[in-house]
Amino acid sequence: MSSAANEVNFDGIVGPTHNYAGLSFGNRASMKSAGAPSNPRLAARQGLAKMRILHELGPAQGVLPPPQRPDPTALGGLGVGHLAPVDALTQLSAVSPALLATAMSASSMWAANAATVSPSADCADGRVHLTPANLVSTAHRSFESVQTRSMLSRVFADPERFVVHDALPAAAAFADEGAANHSRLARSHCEAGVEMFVFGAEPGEAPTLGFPRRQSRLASALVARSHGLAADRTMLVRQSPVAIDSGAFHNDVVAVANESVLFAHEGAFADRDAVRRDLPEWVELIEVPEAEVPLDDAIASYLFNAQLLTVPSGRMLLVAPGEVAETPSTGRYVEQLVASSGPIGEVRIVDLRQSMRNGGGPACVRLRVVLTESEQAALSGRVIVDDTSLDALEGWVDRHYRDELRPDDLRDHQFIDETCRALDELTQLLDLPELYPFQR
Ligand code: SUG
Repeated sequence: MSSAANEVNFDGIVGPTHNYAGLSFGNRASMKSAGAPSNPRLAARQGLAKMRILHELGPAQGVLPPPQRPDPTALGGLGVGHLAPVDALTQLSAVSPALLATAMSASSMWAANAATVSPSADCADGRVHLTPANLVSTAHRSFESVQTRSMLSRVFADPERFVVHDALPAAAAFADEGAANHSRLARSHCEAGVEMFVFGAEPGEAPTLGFPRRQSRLASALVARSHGLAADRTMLVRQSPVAIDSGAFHNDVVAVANESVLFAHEGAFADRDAVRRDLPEWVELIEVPEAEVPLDDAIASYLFNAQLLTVPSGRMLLVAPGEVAETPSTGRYVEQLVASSGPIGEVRIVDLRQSMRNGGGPACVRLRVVLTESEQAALSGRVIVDDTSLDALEGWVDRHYRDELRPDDLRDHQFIDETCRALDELTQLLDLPELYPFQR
């Protein structure tokens, strides 16, 4: 047992390049939205509004800044690093139009994919361990890990308390999508927990004709090892291939955990009986039957891509997207859930439609980090929000973000300058000077 600890949710601030490019094969919402105009200002405001709700509920709420786009390392790797960004983007689009969107994606907003995080209570050396995800399963997301690592190293800088690892090598055998495939179960946040890693494929397994298996078993096992987790408190669980092929490209689309509760669709895991058997006896599994919520409805509504939180009332709160209330089966299900005497006593609906159209719900936009008071005090920068900083961030979004963005706007030089001005001011608001490559 360690000292008092709380979960801090770090939400990815939606970047000014938020757009719909259909880059994620296997993510039905992204595939469907391809080419539609986006509204970055509304997307960022929706994210901040959700953060405000969470902040008002009591737990500490953090933010993670978006990376610079286009990413200089990515442009270098693509052979255009010697050119001015706007020329580099023009050349890339001439090779393939999708490369423009790939280099300009705002996908880091889904902070659940930033890293896998193990609290100090779980790790052999008593420090918090963070491993940035390599995100090699999609080209656009593979460019996140370099800046994510440097940003996490700035925020979690104290070496006595935090270890920020390198991302795993960028190869399919080590494909890692971070916390979206990782759940932590514990009697309470401050006690040592059981970390459940959910993978889609064994290394070397023959590819399927279905949607990509984004998380490799080897990656999960390597992260668990380097974090110093006890073998008897680590679970490696295979995701159901049926769920992946139905559109659950990450496990957090079909399951969410909080402290001693695991809320999951009955079709989430490949071997449901093995999961039941291996969970500690103190875990309460709320399994939602297909007969009540078909898997397709769960995936379309993002019922499980919710934030499950411990709140002072004692019963847990589920923060779910508006689509849950609008889908008949999930709407009915959550009504029954709160009326039952189970551990989830309240549902709060939030509007994240701009992100949802790219397949990102409430659980995608946040990275959970359980921190003791002294660990939280050791964070660098002004990354924990309060009413004043939320007001300032809203004003910043309104000043700098466009309210409509179309695929072609991404290579406009004025737009690229605008985004750099926005990020420059953000580093002042967050007190993280020289965070971005263009500032160094
Ligand atoms: O990786 N969408 C993201 C959504 C990530 C959701 N995260 C979690 N489930 N934790 C993805 O597929 C779409 C980008 C585009 O098409 O423009 C995208 O990257």
